[in-house]
Amino acid sequence: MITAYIALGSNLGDSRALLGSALAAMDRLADTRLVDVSPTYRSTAVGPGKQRDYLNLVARLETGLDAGKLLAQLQRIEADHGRQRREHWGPRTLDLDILLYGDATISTEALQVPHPRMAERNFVLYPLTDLAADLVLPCGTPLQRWRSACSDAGLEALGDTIEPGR
Ligand code: ROI
Repeated sequence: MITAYIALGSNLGDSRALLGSALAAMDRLADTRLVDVSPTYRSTAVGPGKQRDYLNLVARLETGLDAGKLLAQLQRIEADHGRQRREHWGPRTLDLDILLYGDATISTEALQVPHPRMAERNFVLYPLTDLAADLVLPCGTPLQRWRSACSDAGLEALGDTIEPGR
């Protein structure tokens, strides 16, 4: 089994319910178990125009799926939750990104792991550090170093954890 970290975000619809439902859907994937869920953060949207704040969190999975299959399943869960790929960086009901897949470095057209923009995204680094404070990235950098270099501007810890819902 491989430990994978998934970033979840939503700024359209009932974000709390969508995120809870997505957590449950990931736990139901074949050969996959939801092991841990970070605290919830509210974050200012990165993207064009005026958008609602996001809710963001990170989940830890144990999975026997290979990275390509995991990606395909996460895209199916996004689609099941009303995600439509329209405007670049526009608002979204549900966004699921593979941040880390074990120690793997993956660079294909479909998938880049570690996620190429995670070092600059506080809404990823803060919840990931909550789950895995001692994590070392595949490049050898301790996660804490990225997190210390990343401002928390626009980020608020809400102090709760969303439970997997239906
Ligand atoms: N902005 C925030 N704050 N949180 C996200 O999860 C998020 N996801 C995205 C883009 C559009 C880059 N902006 C985001 O995909």
